[in-house]
Amino acid sequence: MGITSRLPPSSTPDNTAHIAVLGAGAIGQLMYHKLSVNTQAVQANDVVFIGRDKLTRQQPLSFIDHTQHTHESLAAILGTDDDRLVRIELLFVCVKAYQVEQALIPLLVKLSPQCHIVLLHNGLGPHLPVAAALAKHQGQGLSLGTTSQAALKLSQWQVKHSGFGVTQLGHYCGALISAKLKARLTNLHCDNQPIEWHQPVLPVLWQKLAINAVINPLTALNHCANGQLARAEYQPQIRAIIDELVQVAKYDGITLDKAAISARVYQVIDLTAANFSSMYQDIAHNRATEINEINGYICQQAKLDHLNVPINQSLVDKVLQLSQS
Ligand code: KPL
Repeated sequence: MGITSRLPPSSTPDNTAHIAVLGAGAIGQLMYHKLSVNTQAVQANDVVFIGRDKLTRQQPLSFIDHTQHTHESLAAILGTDDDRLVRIELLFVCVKAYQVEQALIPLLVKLSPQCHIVLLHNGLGPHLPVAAALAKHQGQGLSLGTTSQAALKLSQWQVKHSGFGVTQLGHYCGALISAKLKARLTNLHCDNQPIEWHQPVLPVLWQKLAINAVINPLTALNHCANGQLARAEYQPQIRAIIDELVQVAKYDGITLDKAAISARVYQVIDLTAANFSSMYQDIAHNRATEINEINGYICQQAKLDHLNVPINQSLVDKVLQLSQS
């Protein structure tokens, strides 16, 4: 159980490839640990967090891997004004979907124009203002992704890797990710936790959107674990959510196979049967939900295309009502 400290002081000459994670939720900490564990042998001191305020500090962390082995480490959390932000070559944005714009856009001017940004969150939508901001200012390259790896936050800085899954990534706009950084990420690939690159990436993200658009609001509204949605009584609603989503995606130029999407949704319901969705948990803990970036994104795109999506709209309304009650 070695303790490691990351990122040299700003005065130190430095040629390493730095990776930063913005957002220290369960997935942000999981990404941090996977990137750090993977690189310690090759190249120490190059994975950091970016904090929410100006304070740069060190933070003890604890990570329980899938073999139940505990790794203790000391992470650098860079303040939002730290001049070392300019050294970051790859930034993983793992904040909640509704926090992306506010957390990321003010940072763009502090990052190097060569830094590549990856958004990794549930839902869709934040990529649009981020891409517009990039086009206007620094022009960093942007990739989008989704992961079905699962992690559980046991306390603020203690995370357990609780389920294997695939991480799917793909280029969205600006400069492509460099071959060196892509190789670093691809190195994370190991049994049961592949990294896949998809071009174009949007169809993959719409498929994940379908999974979240079904499971998240239905479990939150019906106070149930994911597996309950396999019951026959939910079938008409699930079919209607998917029908509307597939229609909107088509108007957005994304052709989805309805049968394949439905099969995948039921597969995830089965694979995560005992889990409580993130939206269920957000409601249970009185936190904001990602409904606006999940079913709300479907409604927003439908409106642009003059389509009606009554089921998705009613789910948005009911979840917003529930979170205000
Ligand atoms: O991503 C999820 C979430 O809870 O947000 C699913 C796939 C629905 C698993 O619970």
